[in-house]
Amino acid sequence: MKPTHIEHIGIAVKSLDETIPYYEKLLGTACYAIEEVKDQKVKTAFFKIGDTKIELLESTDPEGPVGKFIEKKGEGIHHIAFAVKGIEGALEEAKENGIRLIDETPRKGAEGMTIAFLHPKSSYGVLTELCENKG
Ligand code: CMX
Repeated sequence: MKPTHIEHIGIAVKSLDETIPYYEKLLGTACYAIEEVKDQKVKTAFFKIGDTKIELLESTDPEGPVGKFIEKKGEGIHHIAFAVKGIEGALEEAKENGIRLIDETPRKGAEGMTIAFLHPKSSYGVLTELCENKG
């Protein structure tokens, strides 16, 4: 697997309304999209910096992955997402290397991306996402 770039960094926040203005000032750019991803129980807000994005994640359900994360660890960096070409092959390769997969098969994420997560317990504490823009 050879990622082409860091597609985004996901940051768990309690409130998009509170944090969007902060990031708009910090990055000098407007939030360009807000999207709810119902099956992930999150509302997302995106900022672009070069080829990489910042994805703010607000939980819509305390039992969802981001709700549980904030309850346990507080706000902060939640995951890193690498852009890959051929996500199915990249997942197969990860599995062959003994990395525990959260998603055995890729699924749809925010912005129409095809995504799959690797478990933080086999990624040295970092929840890792692979994603591919299949257009
Ligand atoms: N980063 C690092 N470690 C994490 C983590 C994260 N984001 N989320 C959970 N963990 C750790 C916990 O601290 C816990 O560790 P300990 O056992 O040492 O305490 C362990 O993983 C299990 O955590 P849990 O709270 O019991 O949660 P679950 O096992 O129910 O789920 C996980 C953990 C990673 C499998 C789940 O959050 C998941 O499937 N995540 C992928 C999907 C996701 O995060 N979606 C939101 C973003 C969607 C988007 O970007 O659009």
